[in-house]
Amino acid sequence: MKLSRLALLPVKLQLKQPFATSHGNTSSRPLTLIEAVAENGLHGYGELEAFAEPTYLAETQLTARWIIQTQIIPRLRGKNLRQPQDFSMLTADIQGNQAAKAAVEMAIWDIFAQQHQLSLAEYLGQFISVKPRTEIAVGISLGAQAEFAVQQQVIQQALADGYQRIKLKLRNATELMQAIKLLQKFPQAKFMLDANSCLSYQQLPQLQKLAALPNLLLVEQPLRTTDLVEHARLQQKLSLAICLDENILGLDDVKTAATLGSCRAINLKASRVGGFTVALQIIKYCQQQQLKLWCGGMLEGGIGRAASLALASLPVFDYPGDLSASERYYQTDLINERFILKNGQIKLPQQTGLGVSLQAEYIKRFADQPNLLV
Ligand code: OSB
Ligand code: MG
Repeated sequence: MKLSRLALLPVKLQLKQPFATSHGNTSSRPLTLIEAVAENGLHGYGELEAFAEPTYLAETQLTARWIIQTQIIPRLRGKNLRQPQDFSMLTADIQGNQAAKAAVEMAIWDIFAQQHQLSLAEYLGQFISVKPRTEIAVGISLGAQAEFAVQQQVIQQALADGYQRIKLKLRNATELMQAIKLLQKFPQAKFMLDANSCLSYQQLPQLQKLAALPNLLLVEQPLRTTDLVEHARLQQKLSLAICLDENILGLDDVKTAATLGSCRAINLKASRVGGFTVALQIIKYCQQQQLKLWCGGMLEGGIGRAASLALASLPVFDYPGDLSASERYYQTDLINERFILKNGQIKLPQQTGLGVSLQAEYIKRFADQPNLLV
């Protein structure tokens, strides 16, 4: 497969409600859409999931776009790809910049899946010999709330909507204590806590208290990003599973974490690890190591969420993913289709490739963007 066109389109989506984490409040989501056209005429789309600021990932929309333009595109020019994994080989000498790689790779996987007349989910599944589920169990990641009563209400609504698992964001140790009380109010629900690095080893006693709650599955990224040693020290003392997110930027990080004993679970996001090729390697490794694995989210737009859903549909995950219904995210989304929650599940699109279509407005705007491959 040879690409004849690659174009970028920066966009900004407005969240229906601001999303509060230890990194601050997010109310709008900048994204860059990638359009790839193959010589055979097939169109593929990708979505760049870096944020405006380098607080969750080191990359930003701006740095990642620059890497795509000056590093990734020159390596693709004139190249013939036999399979999507070839993209990883062509860009293997670029250090880091996982979100930049994943964005372009997504569009290439979309094209290859279409060429094989398969949904992206079916196509991904072939590489690890599994068949995707058609309905995917999902959870919701709820932004932090200062008020106990408000958070209690938000949780109640999410459970009424049918979400199979609730993740609460924490901003500090005080909210950790609040979480203990909140979880006690919903003994039948399943919870995760995501600290986004806002805790320290000092919170071991509180975390031990949480470990006693039967409705808590894990605590995500409690400590400083990159400190796998301190996570290992904490995990050793804790019966509660630690799950790593920000710390894991590739297969080698999973190996290091497994070897040190830094966690018992991994939050997998293809965009954080450089794309699906690496994500599939991580799936295989976690199965060998008996590390729990589940699929996270990054407030993706419709294109990115379709890609994450394809990954989450593979029957290899231990918990419902952070992939909520379209209704929960943006005032207007990028795609014509809506992901609807029914019985706590979202239906996988059945069409080939990503299985969703970009709204006419964006197709039109892409037509005005230059072809960066020429
Ligand atoms: O830490 O998992 C995270 C969103 C953006 C960046 C990081 C994270 C998140 C979420 C939301 O938790 C998941 C989603 O609904 O997309
Ligand atoms: Mg997280």
